[in-house]
Amino acid sequence: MTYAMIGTWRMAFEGIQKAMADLKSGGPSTDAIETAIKKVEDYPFFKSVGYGGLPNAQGLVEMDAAFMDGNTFAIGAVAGISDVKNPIAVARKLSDDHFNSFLVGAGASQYAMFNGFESRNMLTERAHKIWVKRIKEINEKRLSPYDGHDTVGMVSLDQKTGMAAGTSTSGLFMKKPGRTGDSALSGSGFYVDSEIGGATATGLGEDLMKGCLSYEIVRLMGTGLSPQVACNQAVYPFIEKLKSRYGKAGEFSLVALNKQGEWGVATNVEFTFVAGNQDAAPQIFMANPGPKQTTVIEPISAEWLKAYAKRIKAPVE
Ligand code: SD4
Repeated sequence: MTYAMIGTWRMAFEGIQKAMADLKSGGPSTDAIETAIKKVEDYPFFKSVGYGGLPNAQGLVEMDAAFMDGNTFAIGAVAGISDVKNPIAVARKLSDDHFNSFLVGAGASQYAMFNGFESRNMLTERAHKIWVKRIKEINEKRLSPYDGHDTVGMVSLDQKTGMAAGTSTSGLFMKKPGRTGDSALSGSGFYVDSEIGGATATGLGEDLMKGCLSYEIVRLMGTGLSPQVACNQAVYPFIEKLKSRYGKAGEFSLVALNKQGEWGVATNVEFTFVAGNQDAAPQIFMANPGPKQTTVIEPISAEWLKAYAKRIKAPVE
């Protein structure tokens, strides 16, 4: 029986490994998303998701997350939530409601508290140190504050052909209080329809939202295109359009999975992702933009993984 999962960035690996074992034994795609994303949220060394996520310009960790069930189209989302251990779990719970299923700011945090979700101060000492250091660098070197931001986004397929999608992020580093990006927004940060497939995004939310690219990829897969061709056709022409009409385009990386368990990727920067299905254990890949609006994908090298492991735990001077 077919089952599969795909997720953005190397950080998705351990969560996808865990969730794919559940999919293998017949678990639903919805649980797989929550299990896998929680694992990313709980790991303190990932600087852009959950515990250990970097704070906003005022030093507060504000997180965005969303959950979508591709069987029913039910969506739950939170934006600017704080002091909650697992925003993805809150988003999933909200997807049970027909009304009030997308909550922001204090309302989202209060909802989590009143509904018994575990609260936690999400600012680690390490994230705080990085924040202080970054402010100093920005002031001294007159750098753009908006660097280094990675969302985890995932799409899953279970043996009963159910599909689900989810995202979780602490958003753009040094964002203004109240700023939200694409990750909690249906059609931009994620979209899934179990009869076709799903897609999810990471990159500069302000620009990703201009193209509603997760929806566009799913729509194109629905016309019969493979996930890879759908990703190429949705993402690269839009980046060109944005450059010519808006004058610039930020970072874009999108991944997609169809109901057959096939996957695709498009990106305008070096981008790692994780994918696996019933025939292939989850694996980390590296994607880069290729010639003529294509994507070059290769297995990650052992050297890259070694350097990454060192980098994420390196002491903050
Ligand atoms: C946002 N898309 O808040 C997120 C951040 C991100 O890679 O994914 N960065 O705009």
